[in-house]
This record gives sequence, C-alpha cells and structure tokens, in this order.
Amino acid sequence: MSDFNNTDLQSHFDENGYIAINPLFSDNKIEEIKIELTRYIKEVAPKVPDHHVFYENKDDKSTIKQLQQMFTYDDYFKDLIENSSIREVAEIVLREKAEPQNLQFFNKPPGIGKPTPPHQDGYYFMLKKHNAVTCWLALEKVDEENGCIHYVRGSHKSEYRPHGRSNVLGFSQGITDFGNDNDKKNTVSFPGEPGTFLIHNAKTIHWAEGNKSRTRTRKALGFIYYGESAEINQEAHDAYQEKLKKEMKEKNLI
Ligand SMILES: O=C(O)CCC(=O)C(=O)O
Repeated sequence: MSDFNNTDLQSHFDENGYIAINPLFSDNKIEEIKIELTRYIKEVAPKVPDHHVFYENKDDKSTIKQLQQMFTYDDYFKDLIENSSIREVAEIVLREKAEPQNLQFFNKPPGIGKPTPPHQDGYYFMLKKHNAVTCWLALEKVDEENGCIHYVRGSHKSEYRPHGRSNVLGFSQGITDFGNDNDKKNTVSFPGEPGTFLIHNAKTIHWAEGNKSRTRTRKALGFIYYGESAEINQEAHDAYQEKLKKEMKEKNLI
C-alpha cells in the first residue's frame, strides 16, 4: 500500500495518544465484514467456549455483547487482523512489527447495552513495556445516543491510574478516580459513520456511554496488537484470565 503519511500519523498518535481515520474502509468493505460477522454469529459462535461469547442477558441469545478471540476461530477474521490496512496503521504507530493478540466484537444492544467504564487497556495486558495498541472499527453509525468512544487526550503520557473491579462483563476493571478536571477538559468524543477507525495507545484512557437508543445497536470490532518486542508477564496474565473465567462462571454471567 499505502496512502498514509507515516510522519503525520506518528506525530498525532504520539501527541494525543490516538488517531481517528474517518473512514478507513469503504461502505462495501464494511458490508462484507457485517455479512461475515452474521455468519460467524450463526455458525461459529455456538461452537466457541463460553468464556469467549458474552451476552447482556445470557438467556437471550439476541443480546450478544462481545465475542473474543474471533481470529483464532475463523479464517476470515484471521485474514482481517493479519493482512489488512488495520495492521499497517498499527505498525506505523508502533514503529515495529505488530503481533495480533485479540479480535473482538463489541455490541451494545438497544436500551440494555451497558456503559464501557473508563479504563486503560495496558492495565489488563500486563506488559513489561507498553508498546501495544488497540484499534476500533465502527460497523454502523455511532454517536452519543448509542455509545460512541471517548478518549482523554494526552492521558497516555501519565502513569496508570488506579483501577478496580467494574462489574461490567467484558470490562473487568475501571478507573476508580476518573472524572477530575483534567479528564473532563481533555475528553474528546468520536461519533462517526460506518467505517470510522480509531487506534489508541495502551495507556490512553477511553470509555463509552451505554446505548440509550431503543432501536439501534452499536456494533464495532476491536483489534489488539502488541509490538514484536513486547514482553508479556505471562504468568500474571494467565493467572488473571483464569481468575476472571472462574468468577464469571460463579456469577453465572457466562
Ligand atoms: O466498544 C467499546 O465500547 C469499548 C472498546 C474498548 O474498550 C477497547 O477497544 O479497548
């Protein structure tokens, strides 16, 4: 490829902790992804382990809220995370090879889709360095009503904020002291059309409202990449994942 101006992308990313490309993908590509997603939900998700398929209401299969690790279960999504311009942008801002870690579906079903608590992804990643990014692709129109993403500009330049259990399935931790003057002053919201693409630093604070619409969903895909030089604290990471799985089962959430 590419049409990207790498220097501009890097300086914007380094300064703000995120970039928005509006849109990264054409309407046709988004339609194709949505068709593949529908196929995945119908044919693949029923065979995926419980801890990788979350519902707002476990007894109502129409309330799917998150699908985890989609690229490990399906070739279409494997190709999307490995061979698309999404990875290209990740490598530009990371300035090294980007290794795919997760491909997630994030939905907020109408009326019941819960808020995404303010958090920093790196807090869960347990990396020794923080060279990791999350990309986010809107599959439909997103705005304040159905729960668009908000970033706190420049928040990647500070240390991690304290996190505590959030009680929101799929987002186990939220920042406990969120909402100070700096957070408010630097919050930027990202409404957009289908195909809107966001990428953020692992330390950038982000959050979203719940879905207040009675009729519209809020569908998006998330792509996590670590820089190839990232060192994972694997033991701590695996222990945390096991603990979460156990808790979700105990609470009958999955
Ligand atoms: O889609 C959302 O509401 C949250 C996404 C998110 O937190 C992420 O991609 O890291």
